[in-house]
Amino acid sequence: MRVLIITLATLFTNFVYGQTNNIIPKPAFADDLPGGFTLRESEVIRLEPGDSLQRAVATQFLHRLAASGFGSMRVSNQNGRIIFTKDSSLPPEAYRLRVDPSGIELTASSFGGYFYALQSLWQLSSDLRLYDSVSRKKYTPFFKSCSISDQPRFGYRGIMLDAARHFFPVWYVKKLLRVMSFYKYNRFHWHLTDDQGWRIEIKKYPLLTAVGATRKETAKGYYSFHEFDGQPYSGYYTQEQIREVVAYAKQLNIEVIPEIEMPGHSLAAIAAYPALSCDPSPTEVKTTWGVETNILCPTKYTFRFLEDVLTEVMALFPSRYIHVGGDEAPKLAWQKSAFCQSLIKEKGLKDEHELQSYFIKHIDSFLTSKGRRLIGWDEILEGGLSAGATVMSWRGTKGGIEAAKMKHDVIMSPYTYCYLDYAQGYMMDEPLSYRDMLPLDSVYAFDPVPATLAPDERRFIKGVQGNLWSEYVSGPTAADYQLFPRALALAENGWSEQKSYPDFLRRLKYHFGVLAKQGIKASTAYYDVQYEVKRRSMGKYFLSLKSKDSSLLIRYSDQVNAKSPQWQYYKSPIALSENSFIQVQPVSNSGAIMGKLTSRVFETSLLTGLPYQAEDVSKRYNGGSDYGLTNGIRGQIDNEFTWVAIGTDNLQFSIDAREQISPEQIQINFLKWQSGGILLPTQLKIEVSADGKTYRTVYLAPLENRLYPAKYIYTVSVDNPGTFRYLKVFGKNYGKLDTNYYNQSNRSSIWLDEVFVK
Ligand code: TNX
Repeated sequence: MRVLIITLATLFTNFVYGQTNNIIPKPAFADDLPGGFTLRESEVIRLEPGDSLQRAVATQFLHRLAASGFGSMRVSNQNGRIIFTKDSSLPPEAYRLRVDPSGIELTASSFGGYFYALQSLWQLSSDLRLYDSVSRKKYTPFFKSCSISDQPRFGYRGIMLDAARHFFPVWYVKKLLRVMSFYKYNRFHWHLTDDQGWRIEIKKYPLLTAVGATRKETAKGYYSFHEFDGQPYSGYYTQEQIREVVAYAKQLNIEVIPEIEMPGHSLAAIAAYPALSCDPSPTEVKTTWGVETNILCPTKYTFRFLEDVLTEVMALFPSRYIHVGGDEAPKLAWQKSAFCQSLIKEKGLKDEHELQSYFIKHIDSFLTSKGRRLIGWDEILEGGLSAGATVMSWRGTKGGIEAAKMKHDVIMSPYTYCYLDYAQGYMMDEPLSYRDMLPLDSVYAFDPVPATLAPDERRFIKGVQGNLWSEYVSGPTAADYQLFPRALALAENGWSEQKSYPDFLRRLKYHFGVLAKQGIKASTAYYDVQYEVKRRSMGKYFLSLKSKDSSLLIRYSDQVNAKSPQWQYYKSPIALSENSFIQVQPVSNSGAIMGKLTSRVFETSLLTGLPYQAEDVSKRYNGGSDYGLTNGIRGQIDNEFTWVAIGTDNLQFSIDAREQISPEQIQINFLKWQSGGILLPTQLKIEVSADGKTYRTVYLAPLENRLYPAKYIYTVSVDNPGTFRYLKVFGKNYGKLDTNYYNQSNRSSIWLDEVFVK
């Protein structure tokens, strides 16, 4: 309860509700004016006679108020102080909004414009009850006076939801659409088919859902560890449900773009109709993630199938764009197929890439003949881009730049800025997410128009999209966490010309409250604290703590298991002893809890905090730090991000202790995790040197992986290694994996942590 009161208190002291400077995405022009307008049930909404767009938006205005507990108001063509005005000179989606004590005026030329005027108006309300359809208590909404004139930077502002890897129920899709529209998104890209599931009912091919919508189990944790839950997983949308979603989205000014993947990412369809593959032997819906080599074969049968499917799809989705995927289609199966090879000859194609282009062009002309436009991932550029195609650039902005130079429309969605399945904070502290990091500030920093484009090429950049791939997003709660608040940063990238990150963060604090009212538990990972151990001199180690939000205070405690620990406020680096437990909580000025409580155990030794040189180290692990081996945090068997992962080469690292030391022991810990292809080095050598020139071998021994359990921490210890300054370690990689082991690259990797010299 105390926490709650403090939280509310900070909200009220830090924010003035209803000011234009709280709106996300930031409007083009906005002025706050004195006073405001109190809405009463006696007010009347005035519409221009016969304007169905105004009427549609006014109806939503009334519904939202009614749902939140406010009574009903009248609509009239003659009088009223809530006025809808048409101004045909305004571009699509642009609007003006004026609030003053005498009334409210919403001006636009389009449905989108009126709709967005209304969304800004909601954000101007002084009362969060507007978002509340639960309490339904009578209240009187108040809107602060202002004048706004606004329009979007881009016409396409999208979110993609991958409903194939995990299925999202219709209620969740609708909720997402509602929240998207509140932040002025206007495209919903629905990824409906993939290797792991076919999720749209197709009447002509019932096996697509009878077979293709179910996989027999799902990978637990990262699929590279090859561990499964043993539970069948299914789900699909009926055509009825799809119509319902499309109609619902339309009221929110959102166009729904379906994606039917081809020729890759199609194993669920192939499992249902094996004749679609170049290899017609029976197969199953995929249970791991990643890129599948069994792809659609460009036969007459396949094209007929796809045209039939797309015909049903087009009947359900009135969108201009139809997304056909096109990404990650390995050409191996086509290389091996006699049919494909003779097709390549017959059509005079150069290679399998031109065959992919032939495939996409075939589908493009089919879609174009039906008045639609093809959109695909940037791989559709390979082997020649189809005439009318729009490119969705995901592998960085390169594909987008290339397409824009060829005068093709482009939607920017590079994984470097727009992949909302990536972790948003230090992976050691985050829930399961894709094994890469994309923090909020990186998303916000994205400018969809590459500076390298000439002015006349820039107009081909039609917009921006955030992608929520769902391998590691198991359902609605996880989806909310991954989407928010990063989707708000992206909304601003799509809408606003003027951006400022500090100002966005200030507004975001208000919107956390708005999101919570809508039942969304957004991530606050950007508050989280980074721990860093620095060495001042031999034996003296200091821990510094830092949050990316510099307005926060950090409190910490070294008490383990205390019910209410004694907190101290962090001011300067904390001296560490040989074994230190510390828990850390970011808080606001007034002591309100902000973000996660995290903790660490530090074990210092003579090399703690010293940099080391090693090759082929994965920066994703151990907080991405260069001190992973010496950061004082021991690798833990249940947290893979506490380890330092070396690639598939031999291990080789060296550390300079900066002075002569005579330790009692050198200790190095290695991880074996057989199912992930993480194996102990087959031979290990440890050398030391006083001058960095001549080395003494203090340890040299082979290691037999088969002697140890499948998941195991192996510790190498060397007692009394003598006096030295430099330490060098070599580990021989197991190398190519045989059938007892598994991982994607088929080569083992070495993981270790931590190096202790005591
Ligand atoms: C690549 S983006 C993919 C997806 C994965 C995603 C994971 C794209 C066109 N293909 O199949 O889900 O990475 O981030």
